[in-house]
Amino acid sequence: MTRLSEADLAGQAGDWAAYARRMRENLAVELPELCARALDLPDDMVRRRLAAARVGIVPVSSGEGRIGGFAELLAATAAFLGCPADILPPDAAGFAQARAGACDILLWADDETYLAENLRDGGRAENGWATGRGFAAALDSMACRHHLERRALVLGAGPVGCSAAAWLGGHGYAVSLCDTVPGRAQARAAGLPTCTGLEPAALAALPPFACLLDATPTGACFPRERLTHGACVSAPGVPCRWPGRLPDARRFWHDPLQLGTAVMLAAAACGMEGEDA
Ligand code: 2YJ
Repeated sequence: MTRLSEADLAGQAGDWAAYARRMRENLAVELPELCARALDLPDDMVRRRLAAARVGIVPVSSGEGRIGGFAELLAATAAFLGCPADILPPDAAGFAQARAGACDILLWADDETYLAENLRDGGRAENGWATGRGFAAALDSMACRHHLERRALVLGAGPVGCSAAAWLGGHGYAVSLCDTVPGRAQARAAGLPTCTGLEPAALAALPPFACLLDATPTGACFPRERLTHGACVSAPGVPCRWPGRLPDARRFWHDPLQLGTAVMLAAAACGMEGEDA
C-alpha cells in the first residue's frame, strides 16, 4: 500500500449513502456481502461476527507520523459495517488500553504494516492480502453482471496484486500478472493457480482484456487499447487515475481505503489469518 495522504482521504468518511449507492449501482452488492465473497465465507456469518465485534483504532505516530483523517476513516468504515468503533489514544497508551480489553479487534498502521488483530478469539489480517481479495471480488461482481470472459489482467505483483491474482485464479479466471520489475511477475505467478507472469512488453501480443485489476499507482500509463470496449476495471491503487478514462463509470471500482479495511475487519472478526505476500 502506498502511503496515503490526507488529500487522498479528504471527504471519504462523510458520505456513506453515496458510497453504498455507488457500490449497489456498480457492483450490485452491499459491503458486508462483498467482504463475505472476498473471504469465501457465508454472508450471514460475516454480518453476525461484525455486529458482535468492538473495534479499537490506535493512531501510530512513529516513522512518517499520523495521517490526517486516517483513524477517522477506519472508525467510519467499521461503524458502516455495524461494529461499534472507538479511536483509542495514540501509540503505547492505545495499545495498552486495547490489550486491557477496550476492544475485540485492534486496527493500527505504521509505515510498513497495516493490520487488524482479533484480540479476543484470534485472527489477523494484513491490508495487502485483504485489499487484493476485496478488489478481486469487486471485479468478479462486475464481470458476472456484464457476462465477461473469465480472463483477467492484474497489474502490479506486490502484495495487493498477488492476493488479487490468487483469488481470481481460485475463482475460475485465467490470470495474467504483469509487473514492470523484470522477472518479478513471473516469479510470483509461479505459486499461483492459473496465473502467468509477464512483463509489459508482452501485453501487446495478447488479445485485449475485459477484466482489469490495477494494483499500481500508475493507471494512467496503461494503454486503453489493451482493454475491450466494455471492460471492467477494479483499481485499488492510489492515486487512482482511471476516473474519466473509461466509457462507462459504472464498470469501475475504486476507493482509497474503505474496501480493504472492511475485508480486514471481516476476516479478523471471523478468525481468519491473512498475510501479505
Ligand atoms: O496512524 C496513522 O495515522 C499512520 N501511522 C497511518 C500510516 C498508514 N500506513 C501506510 O499508509 C503504509 N504505507 C501502510 C503499509 C501497509 C503495507 N501493506
